[in-house]
Amino acid sequence: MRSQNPPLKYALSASLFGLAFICSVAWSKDWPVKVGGTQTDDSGGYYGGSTTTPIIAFNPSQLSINVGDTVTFTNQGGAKHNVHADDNSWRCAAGCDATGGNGDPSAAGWTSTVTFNTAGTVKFHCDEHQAMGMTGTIVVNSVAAPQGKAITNTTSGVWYDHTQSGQGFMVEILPGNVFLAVWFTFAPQAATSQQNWLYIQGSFSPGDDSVTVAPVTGNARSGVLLNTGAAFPPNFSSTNLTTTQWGTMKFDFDDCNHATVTWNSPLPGYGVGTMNLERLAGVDGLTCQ
Ligand SMILES: [Cu+2]
Repeated sequence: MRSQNPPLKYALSASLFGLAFICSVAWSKDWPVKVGGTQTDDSGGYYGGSTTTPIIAFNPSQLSINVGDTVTFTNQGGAKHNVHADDNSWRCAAGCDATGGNGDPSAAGWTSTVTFNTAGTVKFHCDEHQAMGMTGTIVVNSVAAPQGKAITNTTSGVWYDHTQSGQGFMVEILPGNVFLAVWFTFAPQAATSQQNWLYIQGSFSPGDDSVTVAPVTGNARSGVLLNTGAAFPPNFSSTNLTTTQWGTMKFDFDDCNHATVTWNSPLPGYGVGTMNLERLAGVDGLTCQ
């Protein structure tokens, strides 16, 4: 079976932070369910191949999902169908009754999405064809609250906010519990915007799932550092370089692929902010578990 994953490394080399959804890992997932239809996917199904006989079924009819996930039902046609919870908590076709739609059975090419926020087993059916076995079951599993993920060498990699693709962090965990990151971003004023990067170096205690990097007086190698004043080689001269303590940044790691960064800078134009981060890439040979 061929892998359907995109070639991640190739994509990364094409544009480090410019790809919005390469490995975007969402908190919740949408599960597609086909409703009815007129022939089976493999042309060899239970009605004997390419046939116009209506399929009186949901596909899949059994799902195991997590709290917060959604299920999108899409009518494939062939007959009037809808999708109706056995406990009557929702009924959908051209939209859901509870949210202003019309859950009456319809042969149109309708799509409806239902969100499951409560753990348990949800049985559902089509009003037209329940007696013919057009039923299904969704097991909604409870999900533990996000736990912090201790910072280790496997935290190293590329992290970004997919809603703000085009900037992001390279993170490296160095020996001695040293947290090093570089934020490749831009200057605050769009009109004069230019590439800008912040060098972030601090330390954490083993087992910590967060690290705070605060200004360090008199140490030009720790803290959140903004370097300005120098130019591209051959015009670069370190004597032109001005290193400024930028402010404070805190990284909170939720799991292997999710983190939050918050910041507070007294420098003009930066201020206070936060971003949700996702891992875009890891380091070869270091697998976070
Ligand atoms: Cu039906």
